[in-house]
Amino acid sequence: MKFKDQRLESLYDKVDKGTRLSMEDGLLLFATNDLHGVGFLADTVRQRLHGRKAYYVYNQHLNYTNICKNRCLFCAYAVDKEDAGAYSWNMDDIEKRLLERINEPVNELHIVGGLNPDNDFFYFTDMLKKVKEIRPGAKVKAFTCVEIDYLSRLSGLSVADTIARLRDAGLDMMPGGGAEVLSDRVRRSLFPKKMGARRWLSIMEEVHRAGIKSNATMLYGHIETMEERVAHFMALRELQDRTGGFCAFIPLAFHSKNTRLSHIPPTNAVDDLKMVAASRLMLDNFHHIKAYWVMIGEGLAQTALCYGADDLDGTIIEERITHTAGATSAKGLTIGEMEEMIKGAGFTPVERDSFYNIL
Ligand code: V47
Ligand code: SF4
Repeated sequence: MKFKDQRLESLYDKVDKGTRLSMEDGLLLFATNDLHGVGFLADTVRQRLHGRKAYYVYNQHLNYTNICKNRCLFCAYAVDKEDAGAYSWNMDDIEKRLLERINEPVNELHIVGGLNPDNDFFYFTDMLKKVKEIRPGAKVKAFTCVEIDYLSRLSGLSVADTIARLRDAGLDMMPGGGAEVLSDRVRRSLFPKKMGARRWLSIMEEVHRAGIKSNATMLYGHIETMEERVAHFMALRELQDRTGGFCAFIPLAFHSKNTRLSHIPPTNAVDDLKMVAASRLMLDNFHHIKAYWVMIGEGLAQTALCYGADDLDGTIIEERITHTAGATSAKGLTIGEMEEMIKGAGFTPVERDSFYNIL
């Protein structure tokens, strides 16, 4: 294989044979300026796993409160209780949001929110029960390790018992948020009140051992180094070797508007595509890589399908977290728009559920 950057030739041999890439290989993927070469390598793996298929889900996001005691520096969404615009939905508000869309074929509810000290354990189990009662056919993908950690400390229950209670109330799966960058250095600077890498990984391991599948993410494009990005991949890959509980990985491009890091410029298209491609190549035991159109925009998400991504996430209906931080993408998409995006990129749209069962 001829690459513009000859250093990629040894990676091609590994990719061709299905040999695992190393830390140095991961660093090379970010260091090289041969974007097309990196994309070609990632597309080789993507085509092997999924051919021309590109997945999406008909989902609805519910962000039940923006009151959060953690106040991570990168987050524009969270506020204090006294701030203008603070909200926290009660069960009637949640019911109202669900009923507004009850005639649509939503099959995934993506539910996350801030850590509001006024919400007790029963708030979370009541919410799951309410959602299951109104939408019995939909999969409930809710809460991150951050909420599990909070609930376990709040209730005095073990992490395993916390997960069991949530599962009994209707939790089907967990989204991948809250990991940010699995680096204590980054944590100390950007999210000192949030759990560290070791705790995130150990809670995720317990979640998987309890039979709950999850996704994983990485928030990139702020102060993290390339070494920290690759180390994050390797930590996830190592956990996935042990549990097999991750369904998909989603790179999340940092948006700085309205945050305390507003001096940081937006990520650029080359870095966004490299992140998708490097994820596909490093996470050889993850079946799916999502290009989250909300973060990188519809056009680049289409392009990412040729750079290793096989999934565009979902219709969403109303996204709040990234739009508060300045995202300019739509707040939601119709099924028609989603399918046109995929077909326009030369792929075959496949509607799925949260577990990638084809609908
Ligand atoms: O954990 C917060 C991130 C995450 C900003 O699992 C920000 O299917 C960019 O995890 N700029 C929540 N990102 C989103 C998330 C997610 C999204 C889509 C699909 C799935 C899935 C998971 O958003 C947070 C945090 O890492 N975030 N602030 C910001 N200013
Ligand atoms: Fe709270 Fe999550 Fe925002 Fe951090 S990222 S402040 S935990 S809502």
